[in-house]
Amino acid sequence: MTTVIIDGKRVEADPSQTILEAARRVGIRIPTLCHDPRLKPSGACRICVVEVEGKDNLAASCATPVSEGMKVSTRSEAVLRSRRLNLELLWSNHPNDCLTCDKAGECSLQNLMYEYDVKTSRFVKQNPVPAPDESNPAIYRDMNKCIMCGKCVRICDEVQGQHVWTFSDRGIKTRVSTAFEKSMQDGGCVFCGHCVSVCPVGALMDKPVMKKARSWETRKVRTVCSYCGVGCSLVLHIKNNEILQVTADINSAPNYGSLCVKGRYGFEFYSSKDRLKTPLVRDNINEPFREASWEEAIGLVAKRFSEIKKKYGPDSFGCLSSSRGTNEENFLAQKFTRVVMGTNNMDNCARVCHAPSVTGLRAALGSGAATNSLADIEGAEVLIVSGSNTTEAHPVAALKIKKAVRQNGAKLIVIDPRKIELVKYADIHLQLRAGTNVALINGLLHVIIKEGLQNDDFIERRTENFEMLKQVVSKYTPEETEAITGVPKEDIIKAARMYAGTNKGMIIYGLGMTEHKAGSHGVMSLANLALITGNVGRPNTGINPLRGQNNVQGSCDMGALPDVYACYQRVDDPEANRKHAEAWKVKKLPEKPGLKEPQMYRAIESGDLKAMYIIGYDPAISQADINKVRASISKLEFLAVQELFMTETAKLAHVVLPTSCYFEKDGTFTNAERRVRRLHKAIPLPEGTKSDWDIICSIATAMGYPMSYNHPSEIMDEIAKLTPDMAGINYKRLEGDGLVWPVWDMNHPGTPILHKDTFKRGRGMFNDLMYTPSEELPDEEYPLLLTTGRRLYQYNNGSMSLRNPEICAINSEEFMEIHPADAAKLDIKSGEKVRVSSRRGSLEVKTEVTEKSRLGSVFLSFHYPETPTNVLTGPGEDMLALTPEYKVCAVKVEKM
Ligand SMILES: Nc1nc2c(c(=O)[nH]1)N[C@H]1C(S)=C(S)[C@@H](COP(=O)(O)OP(=O)(O)OC[C@H]3O[C@@H](n4cnc5c(=O)[nH]c(N)nc54)[C@H](O)[C@@H]3O)O[C@H]1N2
Ligand SMILES: Nc1nc2c(c(=O)[nH]1)N[C@H]1C(S)=C(S)[C@@H](COP(=O)(O)OP(=O)(O)OC[C@H]3O[C@@H](n4cnc5c(=O)[nH]c(N)nc54)[C@H](O)[C@@H]3O)O[C@H]1N2
Ligand code: FES
Ligand SMILES: [Mo]
Repeated sequence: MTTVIIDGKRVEADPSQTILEAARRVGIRIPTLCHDPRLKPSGACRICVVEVEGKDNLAASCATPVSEGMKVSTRSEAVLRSRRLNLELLWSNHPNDCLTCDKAGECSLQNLMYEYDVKTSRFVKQNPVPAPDESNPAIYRDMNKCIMCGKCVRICDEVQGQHVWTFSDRGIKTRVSTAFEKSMQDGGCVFCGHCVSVCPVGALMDKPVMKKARSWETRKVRTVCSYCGVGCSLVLHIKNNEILQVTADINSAPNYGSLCVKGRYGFEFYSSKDRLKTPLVRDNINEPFREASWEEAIGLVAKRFSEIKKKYGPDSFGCLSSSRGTNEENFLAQKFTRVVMGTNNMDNCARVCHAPSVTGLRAALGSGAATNSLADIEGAEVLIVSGSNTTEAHPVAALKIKKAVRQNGAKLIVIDPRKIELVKYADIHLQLRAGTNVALINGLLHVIIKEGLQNDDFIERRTENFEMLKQVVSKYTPEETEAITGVPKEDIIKAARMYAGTNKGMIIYGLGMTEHKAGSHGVMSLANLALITGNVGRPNTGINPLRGQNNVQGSCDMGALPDVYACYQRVDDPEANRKHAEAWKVKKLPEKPGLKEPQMYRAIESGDLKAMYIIGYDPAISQADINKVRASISKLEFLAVQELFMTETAKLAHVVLPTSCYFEKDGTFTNAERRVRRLHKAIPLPEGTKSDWDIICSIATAMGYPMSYNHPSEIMDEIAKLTPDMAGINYKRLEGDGLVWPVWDMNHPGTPILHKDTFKRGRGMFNDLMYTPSEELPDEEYPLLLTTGRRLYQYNNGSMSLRNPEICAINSEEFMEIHPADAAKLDIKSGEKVRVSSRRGSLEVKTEVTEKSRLGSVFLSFHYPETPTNVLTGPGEDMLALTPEYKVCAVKVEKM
């Protein structure tokens, strides 16, 4: 430690700290304009100057490190004079429209002028710049107000890696602009809003809040984002119960001030005129809906569920609950299904997503969850990112990958058939043929064993079945692997050496691993890779699925699955079954594991399933082969759908129950790293709607099983009581950054790293797996491989993301990506319309000719109802988890 004297106070500081950091630690305030703890110091504004004894010039405290015995004065006469002079200089170039500026009250320049009593400037305006730019849908820009602190330029470079902003011109004419004066969009902007969030003045502002509120007028409510599984912490700014702006707190995990375009600008859907606000009912799905009272709607649902249960038995019912909803709601959905309906036919959208992760990781390690935290990414030495388009689907997690690579020197191996953005940061891109993951990973394992790079000690102490693995992968020579996967054998060898050569190797993966016929196998293969190198059970290692929905980890953890109660206690374990039956005061709970979602549709076809309750899930758009799924759902005798909007699935319902979105309710979400966090009710329920948990309770009560809670916290208390892994969770303990489960008791701090000393299943299991080809590969009739996935700006069925004007102004329609050589063969140019057909259906879409697509493959997302991609998909499904093979099917493309 280094001792310095600041304003007469002895301060112990780390030698690597700056004067500013040391002062802040002991509560001495030094003003700053260009400083941000996330960025390298630039020393541009010089407002933070201090006097250091024995030095002739004042020092910028943000850029000057402490040294032993240093004596610092932060408010000497010379310092104050210099700050005043600096403010005068800044002010000389600033328009004096403080009264009408939207930043007033929150403008650092204005506040400092007041604090230092600077009322005017002796200097003349030097540098007029263009008028304000209002052309951008989300971000207002008035460079007349810019004070050249450079924070926007630096955060866009250093944190987001997008390089949209630059300093242009020279000398006194220097100013901040976009490169080559392009529009922000054309300059590569991804609308993360980082630049707006750091601007100390009114040069960059969020448009939605402008002219609507000043900062002191808004209420701030902390909550958690409900788009992807990163689970960013948000601050909502609210006036008159209207949300006007979303920001993030730089001290709060896991995003520390970062957000993506959906988190920051995707909030306006809640006030869309399309929100459902009255229960809708009808006797049969060929009739139009009519509006009903809540009493009538709940009564009807209860009556029909009871009748159907009585007539056809409990297993004639199935429930799909929402991974967009809270833990508490999912817990109640499965409790309702098991207790009131008497069946385990319970599932959630994990079935079409990461169910193979749960199956695969459970088989290998004993627990289906991510092994490490998102923060661990930054410290990894080698990162494998496989089948995860992280910058588009988990943008804030991607920032951690970029930081690991750019700032900490980590090596990055990307395994993806497409040239995704992360490829720019990668040392090696293994551009495999979609559907060949198991072969590729077997190839990597082959090289590791052949070259003796495996961790023998770890294999000996902590794993089993290594000999069988060795035998199976012996066939996957680099040559053989190249032949199956299309990846050059040199790259396979290089990647195997790279990953095996570190003990801080971390695997991150996504749906490119799971949504395959051999999806669970793919996940097990990745686990083989982590086990063989001993890269698990320690910081900066492990195998980490980036779970998709904000609360898909949670809905699975809550037992919204056919075979388990909360935290994977099995329904057919007599002890767990008895415990739950006793707590829920029923004689018996069903022991037989229930139907998985695709089995439910088959059961409708065979006449065994008659009624469904679908909460916040839209299989009629998001399942595979949707023409078939829609036909099955249409045959139900009764369907109740609980939704925010009239989705394609709701259109097939007998009763539609309008419900609340995440701004309007209390509860918890669990993110991809198992972090359980509180969301806080920020605005009232729209008139005519009820919370999901409240609706479930009302239906149960109307069916003769009284279920009632005063507040979701009481549901969490029940979860904690029944679930050893969550025994230490209650709402009080969740304030702040929440807790990472398992949390064994009220004093337990949580468990960010799993499998430290032993695996949940004892020893880690090497699963010896052969490569299984996809169900449907291109042939003469359907010569192209279609793979599907996500785009940054839209989210799943689009029900929420397509209802934000700012986002839709940036992106609101689908383009099929096709490789230039394939496009040339078909004589297609970017922007032209084509017809894409598979054996199951066909659609029309515009094209984008791009080398992002692998030769022979085309890519579509599934976010836009006018382009229902899933009429095409779905020949195969995961052999174990039944997840649709969304990532591979055969199509033909015809020019229109
Ligand atoms: N913007 C946005 N973000 C989202 C969502 C959204 O809709 N929009 N949805 C959320 C949800 S529910 C989820 S589950 C996550 C999903 O997030 P990701 O898992 O990143 O999702 P995808 O884009 O479907 O697929 C990822 C990648 O897999 C690649 N891939 C395809 N086939 C293969 C293969 O055989 N092997 C390998 N190694 N890769 C392959 C694709 O090229 C693609 O780049 O995103 C979440 N976040
Ligand atoms: N072709 C193709 N298809 C895919 C995929 C793919 O990669 N390719 N990916 C699959 C994956 S990973 C997933 S997860 C699915 C996603 O498919 P879905 O789960 O159907 O998609 P979401 O848009 O998340 O839809 C959830 C619904 O919940 C509603 N909702 C939001 N919040 C709440 C709430 O608090 N309560 C209630 N009751 N409702 C709410 C929204 O309005 C929305 O309609 O799509 C799958 N489909
Ligand atoms: S904050 Fe130190 S120079 Fe700007
Ligand atoms: Mo998902």
